[in-house]
Amino acid sequence: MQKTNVASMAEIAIFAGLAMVLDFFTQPMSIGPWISLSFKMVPIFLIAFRRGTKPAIVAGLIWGILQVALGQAAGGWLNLWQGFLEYFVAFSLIGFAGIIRPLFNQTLKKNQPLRSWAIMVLGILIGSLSRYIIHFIAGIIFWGSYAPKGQSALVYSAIINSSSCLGETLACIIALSLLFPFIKRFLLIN
Ligand code: 218
Repeated sequence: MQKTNVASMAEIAIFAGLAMVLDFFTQPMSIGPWISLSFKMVPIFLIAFRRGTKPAIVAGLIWGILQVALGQAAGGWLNLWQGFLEYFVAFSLIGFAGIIRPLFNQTLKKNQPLRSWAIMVLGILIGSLSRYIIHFIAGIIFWGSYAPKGQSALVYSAIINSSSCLGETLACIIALSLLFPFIKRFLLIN
């Protein structure tokens, strides 16, 4: 168990804020009609790999709260339950990426870059999928009435959320792969 300390708390706040800044100032990049790349989750992944699951969950939660508090959630807010699920729960779950941290630390220390990279990608997939399972469920429960005529809520939610999940995951894999060669010292704290 890692001790909570001031440096860790400061980093959580800074990286949650960074995610919020990306949220405000970056536009998703469309590649084709279905998929748009968006790398806003990168700061939460960085905290997950550097500090582990719990700090990353807190950072994700703060980002979710910031989106609601700053009006950035407006288009995706239907009611309290849905908002709670899709902002507070879903964004917290990105932190599960941190589950791979012990393995990641080991391979980084042993100087196994390819293995470390693969584990990092696994972490991204775990965090992204954990978040999007919530959006998928919320999509079925709350967004079904937006489905085109004749399409079930389940199929509609699967289509919308899988394409959006793919775009966000892919963008984070690309962005973090580009950063990867330069951040070993950031990621290894002990
Ligand atoms: C089918 C469907 N449509 C919309 C939503 C809402 N949703 C989806 C993904 C991500 C987010 C958070 C903001 O980026 C939201 C609110 C849904 N779950 N399902």
